[in-house]
Amino acid sequence: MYNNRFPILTPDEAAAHVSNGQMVAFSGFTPAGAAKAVPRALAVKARALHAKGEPFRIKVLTGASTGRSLDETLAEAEAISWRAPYQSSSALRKQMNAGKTDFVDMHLSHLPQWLSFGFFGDIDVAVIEASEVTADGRVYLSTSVGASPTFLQLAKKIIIEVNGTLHPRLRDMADIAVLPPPPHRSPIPIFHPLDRIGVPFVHVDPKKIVGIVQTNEWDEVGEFSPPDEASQRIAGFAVEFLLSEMKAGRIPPEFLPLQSGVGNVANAVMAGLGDNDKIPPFYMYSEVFQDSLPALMKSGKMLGASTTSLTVMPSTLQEMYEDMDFYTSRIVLRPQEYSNNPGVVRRLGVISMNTALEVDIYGHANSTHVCGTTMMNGIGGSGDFTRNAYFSIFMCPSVAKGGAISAIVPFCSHVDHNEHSVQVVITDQGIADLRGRSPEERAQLLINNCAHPTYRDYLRSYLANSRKGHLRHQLGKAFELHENFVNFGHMLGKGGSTSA
Ligand code: 0RQ
Repeated sequence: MYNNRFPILTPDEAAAHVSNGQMVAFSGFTPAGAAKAVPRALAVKARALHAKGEPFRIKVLTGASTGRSLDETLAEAEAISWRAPYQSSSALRKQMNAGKTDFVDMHLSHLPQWLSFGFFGDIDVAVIEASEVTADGRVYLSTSVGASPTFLQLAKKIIIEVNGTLHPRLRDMADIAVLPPPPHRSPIPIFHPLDRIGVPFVHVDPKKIVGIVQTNEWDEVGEFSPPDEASQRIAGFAVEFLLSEMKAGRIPPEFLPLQSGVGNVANAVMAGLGDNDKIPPFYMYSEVFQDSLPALMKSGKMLGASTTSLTVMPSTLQEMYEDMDFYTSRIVLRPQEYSNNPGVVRRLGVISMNTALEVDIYGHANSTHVCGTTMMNGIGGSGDFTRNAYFSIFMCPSVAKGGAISAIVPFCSHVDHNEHSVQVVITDQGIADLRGRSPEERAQLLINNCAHPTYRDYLRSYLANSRKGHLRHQLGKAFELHENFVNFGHMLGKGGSTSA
């Protein structure tokens, strides 16, 4: 729906409002609610200008990762010079790692405040997907909220992609507020995951809206594959751990809200929790509402969810649209500075569950950089939750690339979450509960319970031959496994036989 106050633009006409070098903020938190038609038109414009020898590259802001039409398409057209705060596109990743595109990897909850204070400069144009915009400037957002309220507030020009596939009752899930600047903040009155504190729309100055692009496309959320064996084993251990915490009285009988990262492992864990009769019905306070979750809600296992995005496949979204009375009373869609708010996460006692690339023997976790240099996706919201959780869990398969990479290493080649924030580590081998443990105990637990058997001797020998101190290390050998992988394609070196 739209009204006749604003001009209707073709995507190409909308793209004409964007000039080389400008900062463009697009809606989207994962492919959910990501702008689609205008970024594609910008990619076409970039290719045409490049063919004439003229420059066209823009700075791109979003809530988090996006769908194919945004990051992937713009990166393939070599149209992105700078990017924040998170991405997961293979084309863009290549350009970032080749030094062609600058990337700012940051905590997602920080983004709105950093923008409001001008840390990144001005936003020239905001391209925001919505279900409706009214003549007086009320914008009803899409399947994600992300940082769109702040983008709309700050942008000099606004283009709205009004998407005809969006259900008008998505607004019943939306709870929009923008934090006032410090030092003028009161405590955020969210005392329960489903508490609402805002309004269903973002109000903008209608004079800033330069036009509307009409679209009719579903979010580009891909199929999720059935969990592999390692994910299922990790899920089994995660459920076992949570049950033992309940039994010990460290999780109250009504349970605590959960945050879950995205991907294979996270989906398997949520399914595992859903299947277990002894886990009571629970709430989520998370950033992404994934495909496996509507079924958990329907079964009564999940009572409700606070999120900033509905990252579900079009077929799942269509099913949800059939029963909006049910879902609108159980899901709150918040801006990312609220969905990921450290204070609220700590107050509610959220249990965080995220995935790492590697964890070292003292409990530092690397979620982002392969062998210390190659960016994968970014830290995303994992740090917002991990640092402030009731307790934080990190999960990963004990080996990657057919065993050539160990997830448990002497020293993380990059640290996103440090030993003070990482409390429980789970791999397909087992659980290391690091709470209250000395460095030496942490190392033993991680090697004995979480490392793959192929790597345990190396790690034990690394520790045994280390220089003594509060932590023990052989600094000259701390990254030997990573060096081996880079040089020989296997962390244990040629023939897989290095010993520490
Ligand atoms: O690559 O598919 O080419 O073999 O990394 O690994 O095991 O499939 O796990 O999809 O959950 O991704 C940390 C990247 C894990 C993700 C990360 C290779 C492995 C595979 C993927 P292949 P898996 P996942 C919510 C919270 C940070 C952001 C975050 C992530 C590929 O979870 O980006 O948590 N997290 N956000 O083979 C080299 C290693 C490796 C490795 C795995 N040690 N070295 N490659 N791989 N371990 C989301 C938001 O905030 C929006």
